[in-house]
Amino acid sequence: MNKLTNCFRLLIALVLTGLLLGCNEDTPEKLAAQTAVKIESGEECHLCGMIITNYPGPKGQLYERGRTQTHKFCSTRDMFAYLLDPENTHNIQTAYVHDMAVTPWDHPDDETYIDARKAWYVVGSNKKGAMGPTLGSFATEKNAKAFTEINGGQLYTFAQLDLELISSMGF
Ligand code: ZN
Ligand code: CU1
Repeated sequence: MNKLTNCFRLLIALVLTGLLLGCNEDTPEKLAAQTAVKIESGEECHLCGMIITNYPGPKGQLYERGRTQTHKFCSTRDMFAYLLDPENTHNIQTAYVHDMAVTPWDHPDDETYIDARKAWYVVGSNKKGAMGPTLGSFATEKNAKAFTEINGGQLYTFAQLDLELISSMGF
C-alpha cells in the first residue's frame, strides 16, 4: 500500500515537473511574441518597405503565430492596415505600439512600447507619421485626450478601429 502511494507521488511529481518545464520553454517564437523588440536603423516596414527609423511618429510591431520574426511597421497606420486585414487578423498573437505620452514624436524610443490591444488611439490629429496621417497611440485615455486638446483628432480604443477607418485616413 505504502509502496504504491510513494509510486503514485513520484508519478505526480514527474508529471508536474514536465508541465513546469513545458511552460518555461522559451522558444524563439514565444520570446518574439512576448516582448517588443528593438527596431534597428535600416530595417524596413513590413507593409510599405520604407526605412522605419527614418521617419517620425509612433511605430508598430506585431507577432504572427508560427513565425520566428516580429513584423515591424513604419507607422501605426501601416501596422493597422496589416493587422485589421481579414487575411491576417486571426493570426496575430501580440501587437505593440509606442506610448507617445512618454517619448518624443520625432524619435520614439524602443523602450516605450505598450500592448496595442490596451492602448488608446487618436485619429485625425495634425501630427504626421511616416505615411502622413497616422494614429497617435497612448497607454491611457487621459494622455490620449490631452493630446487631442493640443493636436486635434478623435479618440478610439483598439476594438473600435476597423479597416474602413484606416483607409479613410488616406496618405
Ligand atoms: Zn510602412
Ligand atoms: Cu511607408
